[in-house]
Amino acid sequence: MGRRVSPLAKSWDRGFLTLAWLENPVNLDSSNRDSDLDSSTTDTDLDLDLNMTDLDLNLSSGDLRLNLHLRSIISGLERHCKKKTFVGVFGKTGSGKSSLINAILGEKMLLPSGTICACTSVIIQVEANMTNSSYIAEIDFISKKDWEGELKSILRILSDDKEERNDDLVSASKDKLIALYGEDAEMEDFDELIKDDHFSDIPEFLMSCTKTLSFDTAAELFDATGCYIQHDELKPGECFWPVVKCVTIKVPNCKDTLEHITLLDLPGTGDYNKSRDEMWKKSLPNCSSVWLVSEINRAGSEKAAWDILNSSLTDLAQGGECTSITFICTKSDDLDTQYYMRSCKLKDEDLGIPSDQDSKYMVKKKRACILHRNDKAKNLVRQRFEKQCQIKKHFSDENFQVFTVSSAEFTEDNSLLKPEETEIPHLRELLRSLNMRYTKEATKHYFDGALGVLSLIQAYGDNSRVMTQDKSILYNVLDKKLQNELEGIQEYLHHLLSELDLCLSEGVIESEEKSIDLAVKKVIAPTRKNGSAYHRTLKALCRNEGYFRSKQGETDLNQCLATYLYKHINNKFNLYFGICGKTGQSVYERIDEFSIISSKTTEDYGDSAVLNHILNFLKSEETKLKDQLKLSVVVQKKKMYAVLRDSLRNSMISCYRDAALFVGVGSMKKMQDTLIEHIESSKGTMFRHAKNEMLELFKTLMVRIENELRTELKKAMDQSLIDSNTLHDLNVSKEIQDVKMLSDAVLNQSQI
Ligand SMILES: Nc1nc2c(ncn2[C@@H]2O[C@H](COP(=O)(O)OP(=O)(O)OP(=O)(O)O)[C@@H](O)[C@H]2O)c(=O)[nH]1
Ligand SMILES: [Mg+2]
Repeated sequence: MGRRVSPLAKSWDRGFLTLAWLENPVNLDSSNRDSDLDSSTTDTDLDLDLNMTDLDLNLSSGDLRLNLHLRSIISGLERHCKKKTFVGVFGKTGSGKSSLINAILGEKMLLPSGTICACTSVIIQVEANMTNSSYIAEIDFISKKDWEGELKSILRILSDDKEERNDDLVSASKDKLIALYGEDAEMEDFDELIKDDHFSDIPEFLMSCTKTLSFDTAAELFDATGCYIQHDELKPGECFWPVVKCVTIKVPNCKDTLEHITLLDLPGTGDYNKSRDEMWKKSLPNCSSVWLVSEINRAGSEKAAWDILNSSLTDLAQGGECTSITFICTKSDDLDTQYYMRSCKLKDEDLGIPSDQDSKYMVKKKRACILHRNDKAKNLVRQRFEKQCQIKKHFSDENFQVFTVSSAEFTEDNSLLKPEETEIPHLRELLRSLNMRYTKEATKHYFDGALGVLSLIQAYGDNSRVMTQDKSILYNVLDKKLQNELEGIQEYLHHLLSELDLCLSEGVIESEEKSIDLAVKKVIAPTRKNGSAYHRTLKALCRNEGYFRSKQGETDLNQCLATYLYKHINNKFNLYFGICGKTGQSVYERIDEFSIISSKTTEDYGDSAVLNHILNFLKSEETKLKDQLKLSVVVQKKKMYAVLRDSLRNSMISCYRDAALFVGVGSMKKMQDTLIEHIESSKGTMFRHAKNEMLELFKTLMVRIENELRTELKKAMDQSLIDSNTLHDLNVSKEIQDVKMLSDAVLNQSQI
């Protein structure tokens, strides 16, 4: 019987590839099919609809395992295609973040932007709606239990006597009560405020589920979601944001910019809400890029944007995966021409304005001033960047860009700036190329995997006795190589373990010696801080497990206690886990080096078509496995880095609780003494414990890397070289050629 050629439909969808294979109903019950091979992929750049039936596998019961194996490979490929990355948009309240996101998405009204008395108060995730053309808002609430806890703490803060009152906290607490319950909320007690009838408009909050709203237009979404997103002083009792954790907005028709990217609009204000603060902190390590937003008028002098970056640096860089910083000076149109020219001593001729004053003279002059100031601002920001020693350790000049934008001018019909002069199109392009990078990565991953599967199918065409012997010889060669390579990577990982151990041990010694002094000087009793005001900050910090974020910035005793551990670990950590470029010693590079297929193996066995297909399959499995492992390394290294601070927080929790209970005269001193005594009595164990927790996480990673390389590659070798499966009647050589050709074409798309 001749080998059948399967139909592989392919088409170009706006320059991208669409592969459509038919779905296989045989040998899988419906539950398996749904989870293993969801073929309902939609309008993505890479529409992948894989199907085995039409390949007419004619499966006997013994081949079910093969079928399942092939399906699991394919579904793994699909999952990878859906990977997302985050761009965090940071900046002071009112700096123009929400307006910027609206402008980039070409929407005048999407995210509510500020008025005199309104600002974004929850984290907003903006992503592409990939399924239909609706504007969707998904609102996640904090749990009712969390709100009970927060309400109790709000009422406690409001009832604190004068000595204890923290003005920021009092005003934030009042804001929340009034926003949710109205002006008279302070008159009511806890039992009254927690009653369910206050939340009858948001049953999803009471039921702990997500509220989903869908609209035809952005403006409708804007109107309906303001109360979940914005703090608006003019609407007491009509806002729900105090009980909202996060809002996800899905925007149609922005696949080219947001298919693989989620924009995070992060509130500029400090929050004082535990779950939202936690979410804020947790979102930092997932950002692959940071956009720092600052009004152009203050771009050169303002500290706030840099402060935000500096205080988040640990979570973004070593503890995260951020590889680039984009500084965005907003409101470039906000300029007083006369004042600007005078202060810069500029004349018309300096700006290239013709002396014949036509009707557009003033407009031309303002435009020229805007462009003049844009250049100046860019230079100033770059100069400021040069002075940021900590930030520069992680981000080189190439990873730092500056833009001067005007969202207002971009969306204005009678704009005095050309669209490109508002620089919004440049930012859009930046997003588009980032998105394209991920699309290409996903495409490459998919094609490599698809070629691997096809190669395996093709290799099953020959199970003659001679071929079985050849496979067995190749198996032994690869098995030996696998052992050697595993030994090599084990040696490398053990070396890392002892290096990390050494650095951490030095950190423990210095922490035991110096941490108390540092904690006292920086957090517990800083000399330059005003006594009674600082008393309140310290109290808030104790109530919040050692961490306090306010409009003035962050105070973190746990981070402070971890200073010397981080100091000793930082250099090695960057060397082994840094993700901005190659270091020559990183775990990612070492994983890349790992391979069971040397060029000699390919030379020795590549002449046989079947063995060549098998080697291609194994290569593809190996690449896929290594990519997955590298992603796991990033996840684990974030945990490793954070664990030092988190472990110290856990060691301190009991004393934070005790310290928070002191009230009245002398309570500041009692709080300070409690903290100091606890650090003093625990310093012999807590730093060592933090060190051990980090090393344990690294050991888990080591085991995972070793185990997965061993078991997954063995599995692939067994599948391709030992199993006696045959698929005589299938010839997919044409598909292999097609996928190769399409793969090259898509990956070189810019040249098409
Ligand atoms: N002139 C001018 N005003 C702008 C521009 N972009 C934003 N604004 C105004 O600045 C104010 C604040 O803008 P938002 O986008 O709400 O700022 P935000 O950073 O999101 O503020 P928070 O939500 O409080 O963190 C609003 O009144 C906007 O209309 C711009 O390009 N030019
Ligand atoms: Mg905003």
